[in-house]
Amino acid sequence: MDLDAITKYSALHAKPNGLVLQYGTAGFRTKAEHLDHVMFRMGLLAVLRSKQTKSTIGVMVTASHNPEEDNGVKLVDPLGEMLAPSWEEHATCLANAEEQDMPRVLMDISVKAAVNLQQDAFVVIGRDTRPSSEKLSQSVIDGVTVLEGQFHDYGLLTTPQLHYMVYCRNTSGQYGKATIEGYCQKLSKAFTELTKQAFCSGDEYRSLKVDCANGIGALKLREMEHYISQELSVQLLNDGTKGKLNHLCGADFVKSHQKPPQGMEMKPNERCCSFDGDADRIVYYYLDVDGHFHLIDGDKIATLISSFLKELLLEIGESLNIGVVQTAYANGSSTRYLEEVMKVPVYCTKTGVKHLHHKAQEFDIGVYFEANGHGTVLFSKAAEIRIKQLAKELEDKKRKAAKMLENVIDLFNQAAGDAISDMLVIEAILTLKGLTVQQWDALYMDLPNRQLKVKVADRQVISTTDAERQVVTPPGLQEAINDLVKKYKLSRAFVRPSGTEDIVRVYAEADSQENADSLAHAVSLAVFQLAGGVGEPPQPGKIHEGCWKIKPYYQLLGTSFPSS
Ligand code: NG1
Ligand code: ZN
Repeated sequence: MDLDAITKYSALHAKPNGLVLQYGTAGFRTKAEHLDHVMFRMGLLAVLRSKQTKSTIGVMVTASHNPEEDNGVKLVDPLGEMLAPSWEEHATCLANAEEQDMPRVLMDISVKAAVNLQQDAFVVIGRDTRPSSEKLSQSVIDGVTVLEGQFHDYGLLTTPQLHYMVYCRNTSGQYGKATIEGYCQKLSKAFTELTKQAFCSGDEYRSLKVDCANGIGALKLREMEHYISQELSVQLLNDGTKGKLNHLCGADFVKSHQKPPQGMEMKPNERCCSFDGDADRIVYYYLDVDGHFHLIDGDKIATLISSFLKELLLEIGESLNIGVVQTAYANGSSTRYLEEVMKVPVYCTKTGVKHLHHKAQEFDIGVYFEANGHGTVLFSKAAEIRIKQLAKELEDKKRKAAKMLENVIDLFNQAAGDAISDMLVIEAILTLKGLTVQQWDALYMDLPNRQLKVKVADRQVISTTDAERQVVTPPGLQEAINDLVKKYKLSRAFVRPSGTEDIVRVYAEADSQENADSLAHAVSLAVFQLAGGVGEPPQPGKIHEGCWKIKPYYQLLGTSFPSS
């Protein structure tokens, strides 16, 4: 390691004095102008990680659904997964080291992590469409180069595409070709094969409106469009030609405001979806004939997908175990539907895809989705081999089901949640099942819910357990939440410090929107009082003007997945 060169180049990417950042659930994220030194240092760290794992490591420059002025960076581990937790700590130490200490911290990490400095290193880099991303990714490259790592700069990529590239490169191409063409070919081939099987509605030309959040999703969906145009017609909105990234559009906006994005003209019952700024999240929605907006979130996506997979497994007569992984934000109706109607085991993990991804790896088929639309399906190697074998051996109908499963495996991005891949899976299922968006939506009815944010002096005073569903500290807060929850029917509430914003998140569910709002407000007040709230105490919010047509609870159950 040439410490002099590192010191010299680091000075060109100097850290602002006193700035402290944390590698959180989504890597580093803040205003773009504060990130130059972090990018350079993540280039250095990626080289060390690559040497240690003797594998290609990915670096993605993006701040996902954050405003255009922000940016961020995260490292991608060898199998396309999020960076290992011990290296998240190294990343935080390195990013926060004052200029003069940085070479020493770098050496410390090499020693602690037993990095063989003689080993070759290879890093792949991708970036989103933010104005700051190009320059920042150049700083990553500077970091890689000064440690004599080799690199390939993919330029503009969606986050899941970068995960895919890393996975391909570290499995000698077995997972696919590590190029954009390879990605498009793999997914489109599986999609075409799948939709070919749709006898009843296969000839019908399917069309879908896609809000691309004015981000990278638009460019990459355009590239994919050529490959799938026979089967699916996509109309791209918010494609970045006019609007600002994530401004009044994108999956995060639609999910949190429960309304259509700007620029989306919707006819009744038309199927629409939104990607987020780096295209790793997707939500669907439509307007009914009365003009009410209906959101179909990650929970309902997980339900559609797991119903379909379970049906295929039943058809081929194979007892592969399937599990659905959610977080505490999953709507209670979805959990109930999956467990009680579909009889699928459901597991809850902490927020953040790395936790869901990890849990999903325990099953033959692990379906994981966050309510906000971030997720995918993982197939174990053994399950994949078995399904491929059955697709050759079985006869007629069973063979057809096994072949479909084989294509579903290829259509999912198993390295990371991927809006383009998820969209194609959903479109294929709807076509195969002949389902309209309303029929999909009618699988179950969401319980009214409310999410709020509370500002506190130090959000780390709140610690939680039981997959973030119970508060441990500060004392008295959980008891206060329990007392409030008891006052409402079908209610549930929890609070947790956000991993990406300096706030505490409050979530509440109840039998009516009014009650969910009222419970969320009461819990926010408890947080404010017991966890050191700052500023104005939370005010009761406006009642949500959504589309809730609240049915008696018994009607929420009993709907079943329409069979073909
Ligand atoms: P935080 O800020 O920790 O709640 C948010 C999302 C997560 C995940 C991360 C990473 C919610 C409630 N939280 O985390 O699901 O997507 O951002 O982007 O949606
Ligand atoms: Zn994202």
